[in-house]
Amino acid sequence: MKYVRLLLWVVCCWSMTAVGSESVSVSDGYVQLPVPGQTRAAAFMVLQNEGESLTLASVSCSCASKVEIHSHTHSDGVMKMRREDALPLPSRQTVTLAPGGWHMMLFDLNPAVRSGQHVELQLTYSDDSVQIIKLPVQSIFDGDDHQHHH
Ligand SMILES: [Cu+2]
Repeated sequence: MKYVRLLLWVVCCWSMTAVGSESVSVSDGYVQLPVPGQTRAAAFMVLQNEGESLTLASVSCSCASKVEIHSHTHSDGVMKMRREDALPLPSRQTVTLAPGGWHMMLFDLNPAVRSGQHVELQLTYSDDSVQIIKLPVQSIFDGDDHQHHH
């Protein structure tokens, strides 16, 4: 009986802490390792907002010194990354972060992070809700394994 009560308490309070960020679901996410000589990694994902309009206000990861929200713009044929204060998530819309567009930039990525591992990102929304997501780590060299024999 004691055990059941404890279990109920855990279920109840676990779901309570999840309230707020429940309207946004994250899928198809991954972290792209830096190219050799660089320390900046990028994170891409699809965010679907089933609730009221809000913004993704900040992102952090224990794997990086800081995480910034970036957009990509073309001007005069030049691709430029720009730091944004927030990522707008309009009500009932899907926002895709992909190479060449919006992305998250992870600065000074821990060099111990390898392809095939997972890292946790903490997303903080404008309604103060917090969401922890786990993303697989990929490398641009992942697909080359069968071509290069060392
Ligand atoms: Cu960037």
